Amino acid sequence: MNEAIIFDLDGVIVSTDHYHYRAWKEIADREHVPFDEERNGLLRGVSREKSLEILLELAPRTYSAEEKKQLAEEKNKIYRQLLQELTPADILPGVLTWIDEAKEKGLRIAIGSSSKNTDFILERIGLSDTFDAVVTGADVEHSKPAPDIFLLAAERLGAGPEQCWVIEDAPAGIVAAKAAGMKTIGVGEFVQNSGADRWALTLGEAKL
Ligand code: G16
Ligand code: MG
Repeated sequence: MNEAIIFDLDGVIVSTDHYHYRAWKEIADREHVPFDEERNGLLRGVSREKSLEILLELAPRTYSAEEKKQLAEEKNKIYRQLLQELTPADILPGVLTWIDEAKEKGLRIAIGSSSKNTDFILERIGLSDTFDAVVTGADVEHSKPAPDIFLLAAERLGAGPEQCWVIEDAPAGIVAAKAAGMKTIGVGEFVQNSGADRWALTLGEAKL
């Protein structure tokens, strides 16, 4: 079988970073936790629950499991509201060309995202019916940097890990793909030194 491509969602297909930031910032300010764009970078690619743990490392007090659950829910509510602003025009440069070329070559394509909002995001940007498989943080117990999301995507594509290329913008995603035994293409400044097999600043400049 031909090779397969597994695309990360946030940061590769569409840039939702700033929406995540705005939503977490609202929670952080209210809880008097120092939080800025730089700390937001630490949350890239990891699950919502893990993101909250990282954010609360600088909190002036401790939180119960119930309080954390509520904070994560509130963040998601704010985030989902902001996602309403997304349109197909937000698809990142190079993405549609990659998808078209993969289809022309008969390669199977999947989404492998930590985000439990994946279906909503794909709907907003008009790519709901584009991929052969979509695997998200809702489908697995362990999110990135664990390999589970990518392994399940490969399984659903009917591909072996060694046939899969993973395209990722986050260090946690590169670690996850390597742990899955897959080849990696790092995209963007945050994975320039993450040990990806190939790297480019944008997907438009990346080559398979
Ligand atoms: C994305 C983002 C992360 C976010 C995670 C969970 O992962 O990069 O910052 O924390 O999803 O998102 P949600 O709160 O929507 O479930 P990916 O893997 O698509 O880059
Ligand atoms: Mg990402």
